[in-house]
Amino acid sequence: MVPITDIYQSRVDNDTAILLRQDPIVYSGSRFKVAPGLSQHQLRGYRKNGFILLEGFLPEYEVEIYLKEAQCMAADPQIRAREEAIAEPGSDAVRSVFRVHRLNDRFERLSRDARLVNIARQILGSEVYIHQSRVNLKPGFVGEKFYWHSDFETWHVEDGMPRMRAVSCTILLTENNEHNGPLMLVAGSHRHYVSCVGATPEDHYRQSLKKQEYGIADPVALEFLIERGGIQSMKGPAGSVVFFDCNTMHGSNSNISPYPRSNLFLVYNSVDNALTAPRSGLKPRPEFIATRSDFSPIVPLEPEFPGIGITVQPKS
Ligand code: 6CS
Ligand code: FE
Repeated sequence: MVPITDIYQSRVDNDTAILLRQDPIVYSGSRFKVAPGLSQHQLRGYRKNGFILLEGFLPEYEVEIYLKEAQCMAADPQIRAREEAIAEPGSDAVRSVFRVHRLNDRFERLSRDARLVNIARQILGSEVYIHQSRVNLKPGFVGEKFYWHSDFETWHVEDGMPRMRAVSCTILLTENNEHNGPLMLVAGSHRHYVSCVGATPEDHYRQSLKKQEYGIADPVALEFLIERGGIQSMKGPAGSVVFFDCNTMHGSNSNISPYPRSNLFLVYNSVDNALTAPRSGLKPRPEFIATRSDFSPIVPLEPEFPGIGITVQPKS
């Protein structure tokens, strides 16, 4: 019997396991508590559920600009030829574009926007940097599902992220509704870690970013989590923002409606949780999926579009 040295061991056994989370959800004692962010009530909801939906957080005119920017990127032959652009399985439509906070100036500024960074700092109780960014376009008719998974499981095994101290910020660039495959989150699932079955193949990301087959949760574990907390769909108008814990179980259905479901993801990680070597001797994934070259803290930027954006209060 090999002693367990990794508290979040996964993909080393033929069996699944449900382990208790060993890390805080909201990190306290931080000086960032004082920056404008979530109310105490909202923070309690985040701690309990593992996510919070802020309906209409960004004004419509602002988010229209981001949507156009994302669509232009997906249509640009130079972007489409890059490794950051991932095609839908069985189609040449663009499924995701990664590293958008480096490929595009507007997204770079948005990733440093004080309205978002203050919330990420408040939750993580430290300075933060961008671990990963991407746009998931989920085009009408051909946008395929994302099967149930915890991002942390992948980031821990494949990127060597030590602990659960990262938060995903999702900005709805189009309306997300019951027809176009909204993000589905399992409430309370962030309190359990599902250790997954099967060894990770070499260069797994080439396959997994189209269709994930390793690091997905076992049906028995999913039933356990879903029966306890239930599934909640993150439906809302464009401009709504979701913050969800790195270990919250999530997925989404395919989009057979004619309308795209396009969302921007910015993953904030604590500077105190910088990446180490991947588990099981895997080689590090490329920089466009997992920042490894620079863990320096983000200097927050006052919003580019002053006025409406900064005065919009998140709904509880
Ligand atoms: O491999 C990853 O890092 C990613 N895979 C999924 C399915 N979601 C999060 C992340 O982009
Ligand atoms: Fe994910």
